[in-house]
Amino acid sequence: MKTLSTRKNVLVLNGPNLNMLGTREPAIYGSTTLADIEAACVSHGAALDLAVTCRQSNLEGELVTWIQEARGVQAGIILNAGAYTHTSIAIPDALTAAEVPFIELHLSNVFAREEFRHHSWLSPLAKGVICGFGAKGYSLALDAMADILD
Ligand code: DHK
Repeated sequence: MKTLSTRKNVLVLNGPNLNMLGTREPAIYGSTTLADIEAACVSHGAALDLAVTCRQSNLEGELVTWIQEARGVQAGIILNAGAYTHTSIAIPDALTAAEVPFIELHLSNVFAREEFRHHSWLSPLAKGVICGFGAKGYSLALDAMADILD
């Protein structure tokens, strides 16, 4: 176990409508709240010697600003960009500028859903993509990030 100050920082970033987890279409997104997911990320991260910070925004520009601020501060990003995955150019541009390795994450299996969810502007830049495992995907992503950063 490393001391707090030597732990690598990892940002868990959630985009639009993910603040509604728990009540939003539970058959698709599960019944775990975002607060529960974030608490689990912090404790699972600590077990992996990662210092996890969690943030959520419904605003594309705010997500862009946080990704920019991650440059030189965060060792990795786990990103569920919600619907911006399929529409945003600004978010992948920010990720390229920030030069922070990231894992793309979706709770649902986007490939088993509507066709417009099959395309992601993030996937070509991501270290990897995790989708379809619900809230458990966040701990899988942290495990993968720990390996990437090792
Ligand atoms: C979350 C969303 O809000 C959708 O817009 C994406 C993703 C899928 C998820 O599965 O976590 O299409």
